[in-house]
Amino acid sequence: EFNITRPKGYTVSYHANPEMEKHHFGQTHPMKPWRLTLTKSLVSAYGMPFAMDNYNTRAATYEELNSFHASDYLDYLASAPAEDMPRDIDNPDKEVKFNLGGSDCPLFHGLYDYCSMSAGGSLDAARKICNKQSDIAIAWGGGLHHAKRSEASGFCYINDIVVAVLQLLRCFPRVLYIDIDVHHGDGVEEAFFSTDRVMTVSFHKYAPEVFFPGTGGLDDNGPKSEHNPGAHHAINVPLNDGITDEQYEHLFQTIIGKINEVFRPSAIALQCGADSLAGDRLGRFNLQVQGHAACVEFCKKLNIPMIMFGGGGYTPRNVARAWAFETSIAIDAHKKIDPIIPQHTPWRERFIHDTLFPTLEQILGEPRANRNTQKRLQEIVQHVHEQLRFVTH
Ligand code: ZLM
Ligand code: CA
Ligand code: ZN
Repeated sequence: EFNITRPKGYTVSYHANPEMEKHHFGQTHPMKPWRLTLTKSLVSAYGMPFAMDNYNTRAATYEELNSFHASDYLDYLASAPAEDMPRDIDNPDKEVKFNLGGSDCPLFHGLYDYCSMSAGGSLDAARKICNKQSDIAIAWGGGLHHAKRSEASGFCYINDIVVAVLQLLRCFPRVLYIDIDVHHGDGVEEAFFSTDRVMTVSFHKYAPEVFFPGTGGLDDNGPKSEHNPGAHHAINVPLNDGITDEQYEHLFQTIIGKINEVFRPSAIALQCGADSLAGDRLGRFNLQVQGHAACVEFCKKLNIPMIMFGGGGYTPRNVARAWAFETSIAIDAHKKIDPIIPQHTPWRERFIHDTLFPTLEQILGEPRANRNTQKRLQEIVQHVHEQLRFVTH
């Protein structure tokens, strides 16, 4: 396990803050910051830190968060008292400001610290990419793609991705944002609706009314006005339940390959939400670690400076498997990694099956029915190609 060496000719950095992982959203809330500890434990058990620059990240400052978020929102976020019970069940009448204090986005102890630490890691990652000290920067504590300028949404309070991409835009002409979380990356998409310097692409489960956040249909490509340079720079890949590794990888490689040719990004921001894996508590897909990670490997092979963010992921053992294996791809150690989880891994018993790559049957018992037809996937590719005809750089 410890024959892992630094990759030849490029640098990978890992940005984390163990303090962030100690926060709790509440008893049965699906978001568990502790999954980051589990991830780090696997990464370390495999000896991967030897192959990377490891940074203990600071909290982002108010001014840094203010590069995207409104002051009145930040002020309220910093001062709102923690509540011991989510409001919308027990106290339906109480006022909810900025969507804070409902059951999705509860006000918990240390909330502002948690948010500024998440953004601090992502911003440090962006700075390392900007000043060329890293070629790939990993920030698993980030990826909170739903947060809006003045509103919390879907477990996300501060949009660390937008803050990091704004930093990248100071040094790179064009940034490609890719989002493989099972949910639509609405907050990032909206933030860059009016610029042609950022293209956003989200793959997600799409079923308005039924599945959060309900946006991200095939035809949602950014406001189409003549004066909006950002028109056609939002790409959405709406999917149904049960998509498989094979279908997803093919779709991903076709779409991202084409976007890379047309948009020619100078940096990539990849949100690796792990709730698109099979067996996720909130997810609906049949992806295995291998299929999810194939997206990361494809991006890495484009040889463009890249930040890898975390995001969703609600079955912690599978989140840790995916993000640890994706870390090994970043450092080019994935081919020599033993699929059997090392004996000395802390919390090894949490992994149930002792492999990094459990089969679908091990994860689910019975795999989820696949509701994605080849015909529909072809239509999606066709539509994306049509959008890209408007894009010239
Ligand atoms: N109810 N507790 C993904 C963000 C998904 C909105 C329906 C809340 C939950 C969920 C919260 C303990 C990312 C919605 C859901 C019940 C209104 C969502 C607290 C279970 C619980 O047990 C729970 C009391 C909670 C929340 C389930 N919420 C499942 N799905 C979504 C938000 C975030 O992965 O994309 C990035 C990090 N919210 O569907 C409701 C409409 C609130
Ligand atoms: Ca997504
Ligand atoms: Zn998600």
